[in-house]
Amino acid sequence: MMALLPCFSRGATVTASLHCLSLKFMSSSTRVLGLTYTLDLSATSSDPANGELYALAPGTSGYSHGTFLRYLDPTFGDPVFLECLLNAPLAADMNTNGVADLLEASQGIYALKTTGAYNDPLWGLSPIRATWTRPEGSAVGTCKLELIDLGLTFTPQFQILEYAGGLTYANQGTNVTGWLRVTNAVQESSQVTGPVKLGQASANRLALTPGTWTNGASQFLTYNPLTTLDRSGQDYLSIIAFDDGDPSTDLADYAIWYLLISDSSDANGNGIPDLSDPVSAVAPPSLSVAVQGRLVVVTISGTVGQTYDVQQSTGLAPATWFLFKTVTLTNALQQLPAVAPSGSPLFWWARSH
Ligand SMILES: [Ca+2]
Ligand SMILES: [Ca+2]
Ligand SMILES: [Ca+2]
Repeated sequence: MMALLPCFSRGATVTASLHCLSLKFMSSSTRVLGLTYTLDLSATSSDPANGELYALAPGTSGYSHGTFLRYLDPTFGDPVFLECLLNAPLAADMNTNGVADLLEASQGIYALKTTGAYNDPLWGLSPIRATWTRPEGSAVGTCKLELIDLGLTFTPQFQILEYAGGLTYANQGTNVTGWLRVTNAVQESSQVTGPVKLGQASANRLALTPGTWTNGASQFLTYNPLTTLDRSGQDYLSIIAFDDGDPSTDLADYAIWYLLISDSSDANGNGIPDLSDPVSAVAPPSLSVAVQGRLVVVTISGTVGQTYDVQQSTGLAPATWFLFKTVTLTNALQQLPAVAPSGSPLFWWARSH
């Protein structure tokens, strides 16, 4: 006898992280001939400066990032805001997860050089040379900014905004529902938590539903996906936009982030992580029986890595069934020898564990 009971749902915890494409620059100053010049970065051309070097939409300017340089010359009374475009060193991705290593504390960057330009009201477009360094394991680095036409060099610190943790999920059919819990790389008390809904568009693509998460200060972070979660190996990467990624400032800022989800589990060994492997890919078990002398060989077929209970009985009454064997398949077909009692029919059935 055979019984086919498909596995309807699975669940697990996978790693998840958020990486802001904006960088947060600290105030810096430099002294030349006894005068102190001050430089801040800001998303807008008015105070207070929020420190943001923000990501630009690809292909819009030839530069990856933009900001306003809040430049204070002590011989002027007030600061001026200089519109600035600057490339961030995004090409390095030594751990090949699709997130620029610049934005990951676990990866270091050393003396990477980029260029930029700012619009000086007197001199027009003026070049910038930048040199970026951030040690592995640190969320804080330095960016030497040479404002060539002004003859000034500033070396502000910058901070990456990163949260890492996990996504606990279960899937029903092609719908994945889960709960995200990630912690700030610098400040452990700062967490982002909230629901995640994904649709399995294909084995290589998950669609994230817009939603709202909560930060450690119980402030809401409303997000919208800008791209689908696309798979490369065990990594799924999406770009999301928060209405306001830093609720501690009035400005809607630090909005664009990577969402990276990594799933190393692959229960059926088909190369597709469980997170996007359609549940239907978990084959229901089937049984066949062959008699070899006094031996009965039960052959079970199913999903490699899946555990099945095989039950046996000499009759069909419910009370007569007992667990013959629990088996986790290491091959798609696996044989389970048994000794057959003489003169009695035998029945088996199997179900996913
Ligand atoms: Ca990387
Ligand atoms: Ca804000
Ligand atoms: Ca799989």
